[in-house]
Amino acid sequence: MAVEQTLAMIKPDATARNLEGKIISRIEEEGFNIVAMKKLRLSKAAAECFYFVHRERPFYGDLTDFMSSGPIVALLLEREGAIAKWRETMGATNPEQADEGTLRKLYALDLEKNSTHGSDAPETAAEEKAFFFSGLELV
Ligand code: 3AN
Repeated sequence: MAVEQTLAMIKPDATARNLEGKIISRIEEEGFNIVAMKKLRLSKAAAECFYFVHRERPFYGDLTDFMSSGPIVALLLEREGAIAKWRETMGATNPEQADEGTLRKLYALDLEKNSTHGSDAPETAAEEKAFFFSGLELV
C-alpha cells in the first residue's frame, strides 16, 4: 500500500469539549505521522469555501455556521493508506451508524456535529492540504 497524506480536522464541537488531546492521541496510536498541525477559527466565508462541494445541499448553511462557530484543529496526516485508514478511524458520518470504538461513535453529538473531518479521495486530500498549509508549514 502506498504512503498517502490526508487532511483531518477536529471540529468545533470537539474543541469545545476539550477533546483535542484524546483525538490526537488516537491519531498517534493508529500509526499516523503528523506532518502539519494548526488551531484556528474559520470565518463563515472560509467554511463556505472549504465545503463548496456541498453548496447545493440543504445543510450547507447550517454546516458552515457550525464550522465557523469555534476553533478547529487542522492536521495533515501521513501513513500507508492514510485516506481509508483515517475514515475507518473516524467511523460513519452519522454517529448512529458508526462502528463501536470509532471517534464519531465515541464523541460525535449528531450528523452535523460529528467531531472530525477526513478527506475522501487523493484529489480532495491535495486540495484540502493546500487550503490549510503552505510548504513552510510541512515538517
Ligand atoms: P464526511 O465528513 O463523512 O466525509 P460528507 O462529506 O458527506 O461527510 O459531509 C460533510 C459534513 O457535512 C459532515 N461531516 C457533516 O458534518 C455534514 N453533513 C453531512 N450530511 C449531513 C446532513 N444530512 N445533515 C447535516 N449535516 C450533514
